[in-house]
Amino acid sequence: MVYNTPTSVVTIDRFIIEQERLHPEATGELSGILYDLALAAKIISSKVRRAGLVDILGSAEAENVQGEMQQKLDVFANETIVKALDHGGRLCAMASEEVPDIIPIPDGFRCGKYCLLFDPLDGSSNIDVNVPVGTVFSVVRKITRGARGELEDMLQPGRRQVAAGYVIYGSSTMLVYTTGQGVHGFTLDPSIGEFLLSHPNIRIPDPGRYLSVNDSYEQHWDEPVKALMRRYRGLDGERKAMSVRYVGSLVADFHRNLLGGGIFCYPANVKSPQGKLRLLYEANPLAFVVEQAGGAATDGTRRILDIHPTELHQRIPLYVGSKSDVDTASAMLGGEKLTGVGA
Ligand code: AHM
Ligand code: MG
Repeated sequence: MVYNTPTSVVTIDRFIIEQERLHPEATGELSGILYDLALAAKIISSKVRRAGLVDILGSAEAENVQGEMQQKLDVFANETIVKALDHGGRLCAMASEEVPDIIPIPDGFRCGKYCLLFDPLDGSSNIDVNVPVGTVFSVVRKITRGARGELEDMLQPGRRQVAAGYVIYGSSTMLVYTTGQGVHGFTLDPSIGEFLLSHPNIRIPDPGRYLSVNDSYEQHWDEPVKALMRRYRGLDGERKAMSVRYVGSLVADFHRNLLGGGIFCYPANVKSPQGKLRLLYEANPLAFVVEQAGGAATDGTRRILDIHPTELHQRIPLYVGSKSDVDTASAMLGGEKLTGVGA
């Protein structure tokens, strides 16, 4: 089904069903996961929208596994996703950025053949100042033999993802996802409580206009990274300068660059040699989305989707966005030129 010029109202449920019909062998389980995620997104959206009105701001007095302060909304978003998906019979386990170990399906519920990995509320330190935050998700097939999901199921390279996407709680709430057949965006109409197809077949412009990087870390970057940033800024005379836009909320920065063209960079630095962002909950899903939109993603030397994870909460340097801009990063940081697999 091709929706290049939306002439009719298409809900996310209808779109998922029509996509499923393209695969006669589909069991409907993946579609069920996407419905449940859309429901969780609506619940989280309604809570985030009221964040300034109710007494929910502030820390939950708990530290997450990365040692950062969790906000109460992180806890709420995490619980909402777990509760929306743990009883559907489609998942064998989950993993969340906010939880140290894998999250089992509770006793008494059927286990399915998929695993869900997610960052329930990325950029949560921005909530207090009304900056957009987001949910990021990734779905892979179970590879171990038992009924229950295991760590090994979670530690698969990103190229094995069967679905991935994000929700941005911005000036409107949007859900953007791919199942490997292009990238499609849906905007929540809060008056009817439905996600409506608003951005079919998203393609990332190339070359990009925007550079997103926190350059307060410049003093800690190595020379190749400094040279790369000079290139993007047009300071070495090799290209037109990009405009710098950095919200500091990954989903917001990624989303702007996906629609407008550009690159998001979170390089390694001497203080954080692995960078900050997580391979399984952030880099992999956004890399799948961007490749499906015609873009690319690297850690500087390797295609993100080819990296074999070794730990659940592994961090990774990330350069993600318009393909030619990511190729520049690979060329200057010693990596391979990437061949995108975008639809
Ligand atoms: P979080 O997962 O703890 O919310 O942190 C991730 C956030 C991203 O949204 C954002 O891109 C990055 O941290 C910003 O980090 P920095 O402040 O170092 O630039
Ligand atoms: Mg995060």
